[in-house]
Amino acid sequence: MTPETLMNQWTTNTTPQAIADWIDQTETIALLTHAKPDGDALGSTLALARAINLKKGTTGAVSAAECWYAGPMPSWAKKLIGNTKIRHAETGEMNPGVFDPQGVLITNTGAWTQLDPYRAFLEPRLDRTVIVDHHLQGNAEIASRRLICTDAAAVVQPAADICVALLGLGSPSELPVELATPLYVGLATDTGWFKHSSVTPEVMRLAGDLLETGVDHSALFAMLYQRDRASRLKLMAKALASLEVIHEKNLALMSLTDQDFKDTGAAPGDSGGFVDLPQSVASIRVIAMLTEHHDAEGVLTKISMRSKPSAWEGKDPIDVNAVCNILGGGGHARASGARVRADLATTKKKIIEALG
Ligand SMILES: [Mn+2]
Repeated sequence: MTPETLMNQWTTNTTPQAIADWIDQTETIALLTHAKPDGDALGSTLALARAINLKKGTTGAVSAAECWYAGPMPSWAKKLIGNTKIRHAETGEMNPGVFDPQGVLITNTGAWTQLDPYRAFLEPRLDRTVIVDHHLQGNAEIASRRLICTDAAAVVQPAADICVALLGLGSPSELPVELATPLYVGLATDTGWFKHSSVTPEVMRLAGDLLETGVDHSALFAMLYQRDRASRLKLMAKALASLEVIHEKNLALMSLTDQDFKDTGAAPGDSGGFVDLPQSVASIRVIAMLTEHHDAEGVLTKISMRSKPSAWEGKDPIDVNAVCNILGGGGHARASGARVRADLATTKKKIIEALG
């Protein structure tokens, strides 16, 4: 392999200590992550920004490090961000004005498709960009230095190593709690609160170390998962009451209408996650959540589908991407969607047909 092809491989070519040294030598750093940041994206950037500002003794309005976010943010993001300096581009491109950081540190992605709002800013600065990621694929040319930990359940694992190295500590258990808290959020959310198959002894050891610093894990759980309005629960009751099981297809169908949202006072986004509820039933292999709307052009039904990853009585998992393709939509094999110009009853028939 030539050095050039090696350079363009999505592989690690640096260490947490080397990144800590680079941070030491870099006066100002912008911390970037993928658009629509999740817990791991927010947690890794906030922890690193706080470590950098702590190390460099930043005070007042001037920060050595700031976090940049693009697109919609989780409802709890503000609380986690607190006083840490951030910029947020709700839509479109990030425009940092005259601020030209000496270094750029990207976490939790290395893919151009997820960095679109920053493309114009990044392209002339790739030689001063560092990536810390745990995804299997990425565009290596984005950063000359890369720490790619595909074995990590969350990117906060290598981010914690960098924080420890930067602050000259012996272990993550010595981190200040304001750094440990966002790291814990990243670790817990990327593992489904320590449920997914990605949980390893290393994950639990880091979680233990972070708890040692005083992280209030039950307050974090409440902040992330126990702040719904009652109207969402009422809407969920409507969705569950609509449940139909088509036994011969191992299919669960649920539906909501404009009237259901009106009756419960729920907001349009409040049905998010409902499609996952029937996964708790053993015989259900595939779920379709239907939402019927009326607009200027007539009736429109939005379909959200899920398929369980495990085989059931010798039958392979169902590819809901293929099913939604037939209906004019698509997505992933396990999670997919479509929109059809038809009412609920017609849409249900179409789904059953598409399942073959
Ligand atoms: Mn992640």
